Amino acid sequence: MAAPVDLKEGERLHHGRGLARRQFLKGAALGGVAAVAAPATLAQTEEAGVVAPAASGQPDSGTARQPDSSTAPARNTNEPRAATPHPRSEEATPRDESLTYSSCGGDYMVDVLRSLGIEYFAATPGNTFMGIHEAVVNYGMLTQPNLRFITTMHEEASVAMAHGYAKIAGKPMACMMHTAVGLQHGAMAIYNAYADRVPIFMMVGASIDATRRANAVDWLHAATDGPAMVRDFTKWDDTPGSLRHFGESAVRAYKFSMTPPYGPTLLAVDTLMQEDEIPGGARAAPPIPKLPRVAPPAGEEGAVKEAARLLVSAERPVIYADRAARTPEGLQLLVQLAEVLQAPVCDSNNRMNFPWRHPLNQSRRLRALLGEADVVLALEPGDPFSLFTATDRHGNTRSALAAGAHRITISSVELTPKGNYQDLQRFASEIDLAMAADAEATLPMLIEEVKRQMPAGRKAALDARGRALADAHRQEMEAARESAADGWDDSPISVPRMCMEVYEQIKGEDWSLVSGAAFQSHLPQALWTADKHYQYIGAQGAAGIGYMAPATLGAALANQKHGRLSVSIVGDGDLMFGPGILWSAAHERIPLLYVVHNNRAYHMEIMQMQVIANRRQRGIDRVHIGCRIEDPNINYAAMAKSMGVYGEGPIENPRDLGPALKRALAVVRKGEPALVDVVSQGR
Ligand SMILES: Cc1ncc(C[n+]2csc(CCOP(=O)(O)OP(=O)(O)O)c2C)c(N)n1
Ligand SMILES: [Mg+2]
Repeated sequence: MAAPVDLKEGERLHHGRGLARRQFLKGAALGGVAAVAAPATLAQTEEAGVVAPAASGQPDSGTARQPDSSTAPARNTNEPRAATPHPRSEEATPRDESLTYSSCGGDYMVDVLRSLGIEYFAATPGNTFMGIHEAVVNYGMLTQPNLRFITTMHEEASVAMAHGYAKIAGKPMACMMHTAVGLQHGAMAIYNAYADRVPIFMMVGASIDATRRANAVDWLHAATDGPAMVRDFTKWDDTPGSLRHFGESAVRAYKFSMTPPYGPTLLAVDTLMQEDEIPGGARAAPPIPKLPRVAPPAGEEGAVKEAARLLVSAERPVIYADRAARTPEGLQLLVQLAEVLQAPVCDSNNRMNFPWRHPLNQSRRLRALLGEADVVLALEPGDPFSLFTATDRHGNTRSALAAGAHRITISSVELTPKGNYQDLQRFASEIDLAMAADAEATLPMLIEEVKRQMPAGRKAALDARGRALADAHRQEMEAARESAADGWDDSPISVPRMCMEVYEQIKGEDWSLVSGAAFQSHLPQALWTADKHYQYIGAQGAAGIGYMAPATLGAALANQKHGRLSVSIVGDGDLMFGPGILWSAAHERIPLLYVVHNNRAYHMEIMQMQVIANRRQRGIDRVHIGCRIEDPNINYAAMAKSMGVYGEGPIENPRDLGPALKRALAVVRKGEPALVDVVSQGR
């Protein structure tokens, strides 16, 4: 990692400020030092609001502390002096409170987290959770099994990292937010995770006893019911009143988050309960409740038999998989069901549900297949109305299915409905059979039942169906390849060229695409070969931008211990919601290749503006206003470098892209993050 100045960690800030302050105070008098100090350091001083106590000409304390030149070794006065904290500042020594503890609630909380199998803890620090923070770093990180603290630069990044992590690891990571203000920052990312049905173990500090709030800020950061602001889009929350209560609610929170539909849960943890001594000492800490094996809800037997009967007797069945494969097992089960039926599978690409090059993968033919289908099985459909309904450009709707077609849904979301946020989408009528159950847990029974009911004489017909579908898959792929060649040598670089150059570099390795691919028109799904669950993780959930860059890093963190090569194609707009994530990537040394799909725009919004302007017959020449990210262009490679991440670009010539990716991947293979800025087309 490149450090701006060769000083020890922690010394940089004091050093820069001290130097600048002296310069600010003494002006031309400190000629030698002034020559070293850059104008930026002065700006830093002004920004920090340093008041000049010695403006009258009194020496500042830095000068006062300088050793007697007769006794001290000679110092090169051109070199800045390494600072020690200002003696009068609070950082010089901790405040003496005459309080020492031999136990604390925070350590118990750490033990509870570890009992749940939590390995990572992400946070932007805040004093309402210092009791846990200190316990993590001084206890959890130093004793087995070690917790790892991930430092983030925004609470949205903490939550989104945990979101991406869970989609690879299959379990929650912990993140902690500062009361009120931190939770407000985290809210958007929580909504994404909620709508994406992803587990996160979240905690927020809570200053409950008003008589022990120390100052005005403590009051400003306190809320009577902090979790209320995100309750509409968390699966469950609680505010424990004792350590024993914390233990029980932590296990319950974990259990709820890992019971389909998965979701984020939140504990508001009393600041004093974290900080204070355990009454009676560590040995009097409450027991840690046992986490049971959590069994997901499967479909009712009669309903499963009925679904099997419809599927077996169908001439043109279609399987639609949305957030269906929660685990690698889900993908395998879906392959089994598809093969036993020789039925097409259309994947929404919200999860890695089905191998991309399996001949029965017909994702790009969804609309055509639905139009001919006689039975549709929709697994965890997020939007069944849009699936079963065709809407024309005037907003008129009609069934997307032929008359008489049967509709079956299996959806765990129906088990825990909430009413405010409208993530359930429009009500889909005409469904014949709706199983309120987890699709993955229901698949084994359904497969068995399909096999049991399948007449022996159907084999030839099934084989013929399979062959026709395999032909269609081949043709689709050939068409996608042909269309990808359009504009191959263009600059800005075409999106297919960008995707294929990336694939060319990673295809021989154990790779994992840790970003959603909708903004690349799902070209990886059309052109790459992938058959493992961890090779793709889907997108935001609630389509909230700012997710991709941090979620990607969380997923890469989960991939790290498996030695997988994590690659993310991230929008320039998305990245700029929270570019500080690059610093976290460098600081934590998480190997990951960020490919910036730099179309210098919120391109999605340009497309929407074009439609509106056209409708109003006003032309499209001004629709870029408010949507382009240019003038000035952002140099993402320079931005990455400034935070210690290897950067390449801006790459404008498609011929330069392969070599740039190769150099960046060499860095990633060594265990560090890298970024390649690809100046590219919209979609
Ligand atoms: C939090 C949030 N703000 C705004 C939007 C509206 N929005 C949807 S896509 C998009 C553009 C994102 O830009 P980028 O990541 O560069 O992707 P591009 O469309 O350019 O490929 C925006 C602003 C949103 N979905 N979420
Ligand atoms: Mg963009």
